[in-house]
Amino acid sequence: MKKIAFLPLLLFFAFNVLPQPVKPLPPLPSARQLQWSNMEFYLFVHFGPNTFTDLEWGKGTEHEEVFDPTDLDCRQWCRIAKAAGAKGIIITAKHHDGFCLWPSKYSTHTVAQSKWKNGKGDVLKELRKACDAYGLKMGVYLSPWDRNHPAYGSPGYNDVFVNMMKEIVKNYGPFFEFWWDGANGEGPNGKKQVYDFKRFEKTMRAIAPNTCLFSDIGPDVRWVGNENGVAGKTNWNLLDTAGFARGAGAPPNDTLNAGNENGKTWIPAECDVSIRPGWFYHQQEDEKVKTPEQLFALYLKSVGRGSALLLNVPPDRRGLINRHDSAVLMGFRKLREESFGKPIVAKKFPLAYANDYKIHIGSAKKIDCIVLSEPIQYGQRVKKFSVRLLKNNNLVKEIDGTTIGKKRILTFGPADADAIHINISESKARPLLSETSVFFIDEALIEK
Ligand code: FUL
Repeated sequence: MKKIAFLPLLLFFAFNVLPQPVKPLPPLPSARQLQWSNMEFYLFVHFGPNTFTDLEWGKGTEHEEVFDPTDLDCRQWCRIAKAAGAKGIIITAKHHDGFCLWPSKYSTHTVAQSKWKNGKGDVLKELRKACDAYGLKMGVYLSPWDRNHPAYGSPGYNDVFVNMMKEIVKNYGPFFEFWWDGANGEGPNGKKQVYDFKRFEKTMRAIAPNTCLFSDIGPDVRWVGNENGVAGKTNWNLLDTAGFARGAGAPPNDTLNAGNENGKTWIPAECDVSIRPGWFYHQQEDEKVKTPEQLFALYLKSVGRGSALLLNVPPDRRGLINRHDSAVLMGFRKLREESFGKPIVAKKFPLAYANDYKIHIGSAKKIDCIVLSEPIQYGQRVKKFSVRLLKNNNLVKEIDGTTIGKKRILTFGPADADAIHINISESKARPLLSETSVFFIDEALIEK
């Protein structure tokens, strides 16, 4: 009798006081997605005939000779990317005009037919070498839509696309990411293509199992639903893709922006945005390059909402990143360093379930930013949380949030605080935080 009376007490103790072994909450990121989640910020490079014709969507009828950069230097791109704190570069190996920046065996509309380096040039080869030299990861954008290829609009074009993927992976891989654009228009014969994406995916998995595949709906990385660089304030790394297709058949943009709370697959969002109004370089946009402050604001709305920032910086007609853009990139780097270089407090939490976390600052300090992280290898859990700033045990300010994920950067009007309480009030399963850090960043840079 006595033993039985103690049982509920024992159970209560075991469940609430003893640490619980942590169980992952599926859907979970794959190993390749976890690696990708550390990339955070990387550059997009739109380069090709459009750079020389001032178009955004080349017609596919441009003569190969228009592609003629006078001083192309991929090392300069990489030097600038590295100095800007970017971790990789994704290049438009082939945009919608069909021009290949490498001498493909499967097209007659390539660098080999251009005058550049007497047809002996190869941009992908040069970029591969430069990325390796600077310790950057390389990725490739290969447009399925092709306004030049004669096979476009027939099943034969799917063979061409598969062969091109194989050619690129073999000669210039490994890639951290492979980009399939959703745009699908007409080819040179006025026909639209029925893409065999199942085959494309199978091919890539077989030849590049560690490469993350990007499209509107993944399978590894999804489009964020806009080209402004802004992820949802609520941003789930989960998405339901059943019944949806790439391009016109994709889920609504607001779904892509926020993900699905109960989505069946782990497909995190990537924010692609250009440093200029267009994706390709146009001299008349030199004065319209975004400012370091604008890029910083985008960083908060992409990386700071658990997404990645893919920032397009298009080389000019010389084949160099223009000084207007490089100056801004250095300014952007400086703002990130000044803001996040030295935390007021930084704390790592042991892997254990907890709804409440306390951080002591010591003597009161002015703060306006808190960064939170979930250990996403155990799944994404947090649905709702609040951060309470205290001074002498009095509440000074309370800030609410929804999802956290890989990284959540919360900014607010500055307040003096000597302690912070984080409370997770709603989560899909018992919550886990991996770390947090506290900052005071220039008030002019933040949304309050
Ligand atoms: C879009 C394309 O149509 C644009 O030209 C650009 O490449 C952008 C990143 O994706 O779908």
